[in-house]
Amino acid sequence: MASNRTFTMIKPDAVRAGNIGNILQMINAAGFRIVALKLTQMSMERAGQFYEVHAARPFYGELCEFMSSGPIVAAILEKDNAVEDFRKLIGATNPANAEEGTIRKLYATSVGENAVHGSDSDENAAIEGAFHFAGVELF
Ligand code: DAT
Ligand code: MG
Repeated sequence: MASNRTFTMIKPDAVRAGNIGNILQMINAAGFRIVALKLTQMSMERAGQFYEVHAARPFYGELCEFMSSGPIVAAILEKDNAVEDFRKLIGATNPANAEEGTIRKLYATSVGENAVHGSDSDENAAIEGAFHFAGVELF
């Protein structure tokens, strides 16, 4: 069944580069409704928990350092088929492989600093949304 909600983060590189507005504009233009939104920062420990699934990967330490290096924008987004459609909007993990017009093609600088996160399944969208937001923060 197609999902209605996904979870995203505008990562520290894109926040530092001043691209919050540009990326939110693309998200809105693609038809996603913002259900929850905040500027926040993860500690190294919280980043480690968020990316626990990647703990065995060689880039895990670097990933957690980067994701805790500055503020992020966390958001829950709603749209028919949200998870799959948002992954299409952000493009491939490595911006060198991302299609023209995708957020990562436009704003990511490397495979590690790739501007945005997008959930990869309905189950993870729910887990990741709950990691960052309390029920009263959803609208
Ligand atoms: P995605 O963010 O497209 O879902 P992923 O879940 O495979 O990609 O990896 C999570 C993040 O980890 C990714 O956004 C950036 C980082 N990462 C992935 N592969 C990497 C690599 N080969 N070198 C450095 N960082 C990497
Ligand atoms: Mg992923």
